[in-house]
Amino acid sequence: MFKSLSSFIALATVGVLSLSPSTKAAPNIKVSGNKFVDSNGSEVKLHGVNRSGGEFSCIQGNGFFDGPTDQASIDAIKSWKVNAVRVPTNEDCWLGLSNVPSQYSGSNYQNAIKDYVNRLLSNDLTVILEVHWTNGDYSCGAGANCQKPMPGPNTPQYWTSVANAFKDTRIIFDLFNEPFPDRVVTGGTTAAWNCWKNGGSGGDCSGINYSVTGFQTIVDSIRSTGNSNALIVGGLAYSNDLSQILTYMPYDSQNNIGVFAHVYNFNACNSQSCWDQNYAPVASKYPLVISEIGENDCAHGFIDSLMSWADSKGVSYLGWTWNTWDCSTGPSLISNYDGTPTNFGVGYRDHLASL
Ligand SMILES: *[C@@H]1O[C@H](CO)[C@@H](O)[C@H](O)[C@H]1NC(C)=O
Ligand SMILES: *[C@@H]1O[C@H](CO)[C@@H](O)[C@H](O)[C@H]1NC(C)=O
Ligand SMILES: CC(=O)N[C@H]1CO[C@H](CO)[C@@H](O)[C@@H]1O
Repeated sequence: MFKSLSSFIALATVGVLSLSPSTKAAPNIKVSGNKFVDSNGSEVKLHGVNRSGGEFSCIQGNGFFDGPTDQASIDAIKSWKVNAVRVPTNEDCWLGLSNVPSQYSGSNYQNAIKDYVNRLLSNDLTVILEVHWTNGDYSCGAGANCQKPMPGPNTPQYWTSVANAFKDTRIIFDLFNEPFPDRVVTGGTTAAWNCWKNGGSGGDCSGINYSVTGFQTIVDSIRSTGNSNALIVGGLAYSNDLSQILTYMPYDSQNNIGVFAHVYNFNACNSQSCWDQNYAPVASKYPLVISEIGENDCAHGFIDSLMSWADSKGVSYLGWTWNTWDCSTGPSLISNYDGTPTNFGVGYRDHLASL
């Protein structure tokens, strides 16, 4: 049973002829005011999970991902009524630098990421693609084997390449996982926000020992390829601090940019009063995605209150993380890739089921 000729052609093109009822295809997303909308102008809210692994497995020589990425594992994700999956990546692996084992590097890595992204899209899931580990001389190492306070010298090249590879508006680009220039630069909070937007060596970025790429440069790099995917940017303090993001938002020639935050119970902005003060004004101007939510107590009281707040403001969210680590240190939503929830994950699963 095919709803339309175009969905018949779409299914035939990917070679999946099935008589099972098809769910709604992943929308072509764009920013309209403070919402994401589909091609008909209808609002799209994202309720998803992170699928961690693409950021670390390659550079550690352990493969492309952590755990399965096959159809059965995607079916399990979908059984939670998830409509979006965030896919972290590694800059050095994508660019094929010599510090990465060659079997997991360059075109091998790019093809693995492309295959997984395409598999998620063909399962009607919105993909949020992000760069999690990047290059730049920092106390934890110079290669992309840990989190850095800001994008580095190679990040424009990474994003130019990714933007050319994924000219598909069913994919949202999350420009950099967790900036924390405020923890490193010597010039204080205003310098940190200037460094965040404009980057550079020294100046407002003094204290960071590599040439920083600011978010304006990344937006410009992506748009220079002709790519028109929706973009999202996160604030200071590991994407938890949005207090001044409205002042520093990068200019996007396509006017197709939103904001994301990361919120854990152990972050500074972890209360309704902080979300009302710092997140609600952002959510009234831009689409806001809380692209990592979690708590480290193997319970779900914190995310329950966060999700209620987000629902009341039309804010999207994604749980961290669909990996079988510990529910306190992951924090992991699942204990098995068949979708068995942890004590933390059960709250997320049940909330999505109730929507
Ligand atoms: C847009 O609306 C048309 C007509 O109602 C419908 O057939 C189509 O599936 C809608 N597209 C999306 C992306 O919802
Ligand atoms: C920057 O380099 C100096 C000199 O090697 C070192 O002492 C300092 O810890 C480095 N700072 C960071 C943030 O990496
Ligand atoms: C807060 C949190 O969940 N941090 C995790 C982020 O992801 C990296 C791996 O990419 C983990 O090592 C952190 O524990």
